[in-house]
Amino acid sequence: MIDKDRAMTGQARFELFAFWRTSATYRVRVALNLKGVVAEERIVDIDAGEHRSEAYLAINPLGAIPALIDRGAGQSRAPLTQSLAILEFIEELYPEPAILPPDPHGRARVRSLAAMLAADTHPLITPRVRKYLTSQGGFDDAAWRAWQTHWFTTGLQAVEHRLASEAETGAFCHGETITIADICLASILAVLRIFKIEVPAIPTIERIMRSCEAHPAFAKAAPLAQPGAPR
Ligand SMILES: N[C@@H](CCC(=O)N[C@@H](CS)C(=O)NCC(=O)O)C(=O)O
Repeated sequence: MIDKDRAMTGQARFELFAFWRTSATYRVRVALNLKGVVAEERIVDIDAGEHRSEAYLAINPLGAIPALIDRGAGQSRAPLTQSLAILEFIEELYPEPAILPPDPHGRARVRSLAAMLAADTHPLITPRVRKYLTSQGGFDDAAWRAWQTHWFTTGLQAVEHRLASEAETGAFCHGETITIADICLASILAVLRIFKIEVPAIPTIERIMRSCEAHPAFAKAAPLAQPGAPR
């Protein structure tokens, strides 16, 4: 584990604002684990509304988790938000093991798969969307569940189609090593399981998930393994 900063200053270099079941935090945890980087987690309890508190809105005005603070070199910097930006930041600081391919086409493919999941699927099922639809849009629990199932299915079956038909797919989404695409895929599958939603006909995704879940970086980041998770 890279924790030279704690040895020098008594605190880890990174502070991660996190909650056990959030998909976007899971992505950051997996990347940190893969690179062997330590972050101190600060729990922001979404169920208790802490993400809408004045203190957290000062960190991320969108009220979304995660946020990462880099306390390195004693400098005061603005918190980093948006899991995809944070993953690329971690990759640039700690290039090994790489989570982006070395070639431009490969990087574009991985970023495109990641965006299908993290930018085009995940935002539709967040608590803020649920809150709006149930308070302003007349949704009851059944309608919300149908909405979640529809958007998870739409996103994952589109990703399945690409993974099953594109030659670059290997043991993982892109070749034989873990990339940001696998991290985003696993993050969506993790919440799918928490919500107990079944998406049919995604065999390539299920195969890749078995490879990811066998890796300790994913197992250690699993929602149910985090502080605050239900036993
Ligand atoms: N695009 C953002 C999404 C962040 C996000 O929406 N996080 C969720 C948890 S996974 C959240 O904090 N939701 C609070 C809400 O929707 O009110 C990212 O990738 O970091």
